[in-house]
Amino acid sequence: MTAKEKVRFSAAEKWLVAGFLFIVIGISVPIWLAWNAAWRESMAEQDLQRIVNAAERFFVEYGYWPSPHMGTPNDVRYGREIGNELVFNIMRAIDGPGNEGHRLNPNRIQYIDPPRKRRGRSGVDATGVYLDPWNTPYQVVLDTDMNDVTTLTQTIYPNQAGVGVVSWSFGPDRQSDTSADILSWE
Ligand SMILES: [Ca+2]
Repeated sequence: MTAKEKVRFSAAEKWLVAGFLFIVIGISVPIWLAWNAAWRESMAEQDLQRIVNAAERFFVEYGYWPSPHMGTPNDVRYGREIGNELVFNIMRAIDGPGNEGHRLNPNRIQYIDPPRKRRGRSGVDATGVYLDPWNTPYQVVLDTDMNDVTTLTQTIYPNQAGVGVVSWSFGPDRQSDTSADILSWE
């Protein structure tokens, strides 16, 4: 018997190894996918609490919500027709759209500091839009008419009395008003 023949595996042994690997991959891939999905959802939940908390601290400091639309007759929703960067530029103390020349956050206090957007994670893109882990902008509604009710439009969700800020993520299906949505108020 030569040295070369010693390390040769039989066809049955090769099938055994292939079958073993197949089982290991078959078990570990679904576990990893479930873990990754839960991890992203947890990230979005934490972001929503940070967003609400930041807006409330901003309100305590300035007496108005982080919006260039304060005093408009209806509450304004950001993240849909109107970009959420207007709100986040103010809360991030960025001199940019919504907060030109730091006009609405003159003390330049950083209320929230999201990371740069990366694949599979939440963060702000190059234009300042705050995206959830599934690449959809976080929705933010502020009580810009200051009547102590946050009015939610173009959505199934009811108005929120006694609340000045709400935020939500469309969730993994990237569609609003579905059971996959992640809400700051529930
Ligand atoms: Ca209102």
